[in-house]
Amino acid sequence: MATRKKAAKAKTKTAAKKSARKVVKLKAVKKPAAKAAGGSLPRPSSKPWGQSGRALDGVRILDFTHVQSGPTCTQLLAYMGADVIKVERPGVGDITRGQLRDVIGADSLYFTMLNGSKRSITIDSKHPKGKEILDRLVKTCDVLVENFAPGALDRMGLTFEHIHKLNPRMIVASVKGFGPGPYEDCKVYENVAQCAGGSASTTGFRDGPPLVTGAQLGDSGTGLHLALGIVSALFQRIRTGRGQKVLCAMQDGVLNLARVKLRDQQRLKAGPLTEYSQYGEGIPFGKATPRAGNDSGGGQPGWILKCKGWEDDPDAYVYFITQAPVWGAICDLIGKPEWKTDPDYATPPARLPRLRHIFDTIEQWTMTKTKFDVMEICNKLDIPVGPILSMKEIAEEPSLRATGTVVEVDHPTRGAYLTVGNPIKLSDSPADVRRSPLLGEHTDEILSDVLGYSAKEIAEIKTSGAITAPEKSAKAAAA
Ligand code: CAO
Repeated sequence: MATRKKAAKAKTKTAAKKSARKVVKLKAVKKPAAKAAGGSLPRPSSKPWGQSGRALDGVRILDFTHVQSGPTCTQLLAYMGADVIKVERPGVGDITRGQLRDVIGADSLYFTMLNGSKRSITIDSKHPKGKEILDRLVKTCDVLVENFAPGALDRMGLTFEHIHKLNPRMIVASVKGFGPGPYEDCKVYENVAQCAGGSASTTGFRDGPPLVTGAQLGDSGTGLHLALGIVSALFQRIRTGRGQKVLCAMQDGVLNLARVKLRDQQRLKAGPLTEYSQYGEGIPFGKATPRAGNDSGGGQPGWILKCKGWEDDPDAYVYFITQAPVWGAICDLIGKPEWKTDPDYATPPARLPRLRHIFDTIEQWTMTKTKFDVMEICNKLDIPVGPILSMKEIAEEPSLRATGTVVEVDHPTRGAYLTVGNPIKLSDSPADVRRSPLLGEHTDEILSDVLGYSAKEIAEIKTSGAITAPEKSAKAAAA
């Protein structure tokens, strides 16, 4: 009995020890998480969703970006709540203010659609007083974002070492055309990146030249990558207390988006790419991933098919995917129920050499319907299809307005314009989509409120020429 009691006691002790270990273990898991969040975890907010501020409240960005890639990044951060201070050359500003103008004297849509929700300050970064103002900005900002040509930031005196001496917490984020290597000193624009990143060689039809896409994979795509890098560096800074460099090369960004084509390059070693319609047409593959027209990039074959009205409307088309699980529904829909059991059509591998014929047959059906009819009929049957939407249709689409993906904002010199809001929806951080700033619109308030200059000092800065342009360039910029 005593022995049993002893054994039971020992058992209880072991269990107690075990559960104590469990508690310790849990604590051990909790600690680093609390540390990562800055020492102590706040209690969950009791405020209603969407009323607890914005995700990046309190983050201040020194935005030295221009054209498209960098501005895409900083606009997203601004939508997320960061205070983005765009530094522009006095009298001229971001070159896109004057590019592709549709309203004389007003900032172009190129500029306004990439610089919403930001503040603008003009500073001549090569003027001694301008350098002093920039140094103050460096001290007060969390992130510097730039996409100048290689070496330009250093030539302004803003080397990483200089920045870090002033503000060790500063994150310095850059877009460049290429990473370290033979092309690192090259200037790069969108289409150069699409070509160097592997997108152009794999886009277009097999019997045509390489093609660039309308989606700005090199510029906007790299800006997106950079934004992720910045937010990650901000998160790491909570633990380390120091900033770091973040670099996104446009070539790398495009390749990341075109990675399925590098996948196919490697698959070529194992034989022909059977999901490419070229395979079904009996055309041999070469040494590199070929252009695949409108073939789907995945394992479910797809193609663009004509719809009712295609003769007059260049966008009366639909993308149709013959997803395997709904093959039976497709056969019934297009009046080919016998294909469900015909060994030439019943299985995905059997269909691969016949894709052209299959899509031609489906097209006979889609041509009797509008693209929206096809969408409605097919979606009810779970068949994945997508109408080819024109930009006009997108601009007028009520659901995109309702979600804030397309937003109309007012502008003092050009009037109302449409912009793309935040495509990333956070349930507790509604996007802050405001119009783009006029050139230097916030110079005074940033000098006084952010940098602490007195009225007298601001007057001196104005006469120094550090924030104002010579008369000639200001007039040219307004033309
Ligand atoms: N005050 C004074 N000078 C300023 C200034 C300011 N506020 N802002 C910029 N400048 C100066 C720079 O210091 C630079 O001068 P230096 O060459 O004498 O040092 C000069 O303006 C021009 O900068 P840049 O070389 O970056 O501009 P660019 O128009 O010649 O080239 C681009 C544009 C995009 C090809 C180049 O910036 C680049 O390759 N950037 C990296 C890749 C990239 O982002 N490309 C995407 C662009 S969107 O298609």
